[in-house]
Order: sequence, then structure tokens, then C-alpha cells
Amino acid sequence: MKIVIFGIDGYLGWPLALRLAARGHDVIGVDNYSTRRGVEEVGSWSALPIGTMEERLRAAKEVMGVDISFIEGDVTDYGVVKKVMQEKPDAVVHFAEQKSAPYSMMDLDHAKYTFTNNIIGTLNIVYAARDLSPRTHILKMGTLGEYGTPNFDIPETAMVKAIIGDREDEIVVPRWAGSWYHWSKVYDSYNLMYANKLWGLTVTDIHQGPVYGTRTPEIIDERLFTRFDFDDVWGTVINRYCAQAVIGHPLTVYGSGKQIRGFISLEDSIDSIYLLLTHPPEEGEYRVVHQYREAHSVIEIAHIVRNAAAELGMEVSIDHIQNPRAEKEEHYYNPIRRVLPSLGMFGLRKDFRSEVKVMLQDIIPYRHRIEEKRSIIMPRVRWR
Ligand code: USQ
Repeated sequence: MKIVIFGIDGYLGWPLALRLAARGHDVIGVDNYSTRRGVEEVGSWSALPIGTMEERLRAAKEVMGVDISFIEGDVTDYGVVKKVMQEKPDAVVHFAEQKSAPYSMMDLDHAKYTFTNNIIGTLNIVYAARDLSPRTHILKMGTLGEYGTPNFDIPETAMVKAIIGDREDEIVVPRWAGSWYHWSKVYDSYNLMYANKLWGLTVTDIHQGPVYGTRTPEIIDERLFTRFDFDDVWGTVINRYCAQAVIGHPLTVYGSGKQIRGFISLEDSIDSIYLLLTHPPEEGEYRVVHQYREAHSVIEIAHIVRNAAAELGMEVSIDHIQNPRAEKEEHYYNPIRRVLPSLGMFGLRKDFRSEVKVMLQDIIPYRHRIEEKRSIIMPRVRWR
């Protein structure tokens, strides 16, 4: 297949490119390095050192013998999107969105940037697909956070039957997001559903939970590392706890820590996306996918990280700090999963504790890079 990855330089984009290239697919990557700039803006860096795109591409060639094409460009620039869509790819993977909830909550400018980048980027892709390559499968990274934490099982469908007053109709599955970032993905989903209805585009809208991890089978050399963020703005919770553990920083549990999310490892995420690309929906279908392996509260995660660290001889304490976010801390949580299990995902349960231990071992050699940024581990961005 010929596959375009918008956002090839990111945490998921780079390992997905390696996976696809290793399996013999043609990969064209696009990125404007905005995550690198955003991480720098908040005074941070990736704990695992990553090379420039040129170095990464050279390493992929030398270590794996694969050629990956790259275009430096911005998904909000229609000219760039048109240029790659003219190649009539089999699939376009859209990861090129501002992905941090805290970044979007910093101030008005960051909220505006998040909306502009995310919503316009998706709009460019659906228009370019309509005009230049209507059969291209658009695989878009959304988030489970679009739904919030409702008190019902979240259907893995676009629409759901609802009774309002005394009449029944089909409505879009209700959403109540918890940051401007998460709202931007809600609007994306609406726009994708609408484009699918209007023009019959083929879409997979993935709703994924927070990802953790340092490796995939293709990352066999330091030069192939993907980024690993741990600061208050760009790090996701499990990666943050692991980074905190290796420098002896108390684990930063927000509030009671009873808030539950659906977590997935980097490796499972890449496996799932690969499966979804190689098993596309029917032509003209809008497919919703809930992508996570297991649901845990963040306090449970903290205990798992603390225990895994103890097994490696590291003593870590757990701190409950005032929650900087506005979110429910006690709630029901059950996003339904059918699509990925039907493709064979999530069968064999990996031992979460040993995965966390591997992560800790992977970042220990780079703990000095985390130590150097110790002052930006505590949250600086508040929702209210
Ligand atoms: N949390 C802590 N301590 C920390 C950091 C986070 O207790 O040091 C808590 C948060 O309060 C939240 C949960 O952990 O309840 C998850 O936070 P997170 O920062 O790992 O994830 P989030 O901001 O929700 O965003 C991440 C990704 C985003 C993706 C989303 C999936 O950055 O791109 O869409 O996970 S989901 O959470 O399902 O919406």
C-alpha cells in the first residue's frame, strides 16, 4: 500500500512509519515539527534522545534497509495536503494534531492554535480526498476523551438510539470533553461524519486512550527511538510516573487519583493501527474504533509503577497533589470495544507490571535528561 502519515515525527507517527516500511509499504511522511517546538516552548525535551528527521531517515535506511519519503509541511496548508493527495494513496493517517490537553488550556492563544491546527487540518484532508482521491481510506486519530466519563457504556458507533420527550430518533453518541484539545477532536469527529455523509468518504475515526511505552519491535537501535515526553504539558500519565520514578520524584497523582482511563501501550497502538490499515472499512463507511487495552484508575497505575520501581531497587513515594484539571474523579467508565477484538487484538493479556518494568529499564540510562528538567514536572497549567 501507499500510505501518507501526517505527523510522522511524533510519538506514534515515527514507529508507525517504521512498521509500515518494514512490512514493505510505501510511506510518505509529512510534518512541520510543531511538537518539537511546543515541547521546547515549555522548556522541555524528550527523555529518549531523538535525531533530526534527516538522521532518523538515514538510520531507518542503514539499520532496516528501508526508504521513507518525507515532506516538511503543515497540514493547515492546503497546498501541502493537495500535493500528497495527488499521489492517490491507499490510506492517509492523520496524526498531525496538537495532542496535549494542558497545552490547549494555557491561554487563549494556545486554545486558538489548537482549534485552528486541528480543525483546519482535518478539513483540508477531507476536501483534498473528495477532490483528488475519494477512495483513500482516512484514518484519523481521535480520543476517548471526546466522550468524557458518562454514566453509560459508550457505544462504538457513530449514532445511538435515543428517546427525547416521547419520541425516538438516532443521535450522535453524546460527547462531553474535558479540555479545549479534547473539544477540538469532538469537532473533528462531527466534521468527519458530515464529510462521510456528504461525499461518501471512507473513514476510520480512532478513539484512543493515553498511550505509554518506549518500544516497538522495529526500534532496535538508539537512532530509531521515538520521543518520550514527561513534562507537565506533554507527558502522558504513565510515562510521567515512570520518568518521576527513575529520578526519585514523588509520583504526581492528581486529586484522589480515582479517575479512570483506558490505557494502551505504544506497541499495542501500532499493532492496532496496522490492523486497521490492512483491514479498512467498506468503501464509503464511517467506522468508529475504541482503542485501549485496559482501564485503570491513575492511583492504581501509581502503585504499579511504584512496585515495579521497587523491584529495580528504586524507592518512590506517591503524592496526591491538588488536581489542576476540571474532571470527575469518581465515575463509571466503559467504552465498548468490538472492532479491534474482531480483528484479533487484545486477546493475549500482556503483563502490565512487566511492561512498566521494561519502560523503567529503557529510560534509566537517560535519567540525567529527566533530572535536568526536574523543575518542570509539577503541573503549571490550571483549568480554572
Ligand atoms: N494525571 C495524573 N497525574 C499526572 C498526569 C495526569 O493524575 O501527572 C491524570 C489526569 O488528571 C487525567 C489522567 O491522568 O485524569 C490522564 O491524563 P494524561 O495527561 O495522561 O492524558 P490526557 O491529558 O487525557 O491526554 C492524553 C493524550 C491525548 C489523548 C488522551 C486520551 O495527551 O492526546 O487524546 O490522553 S484520553 O485521556 O482518553 O482522552
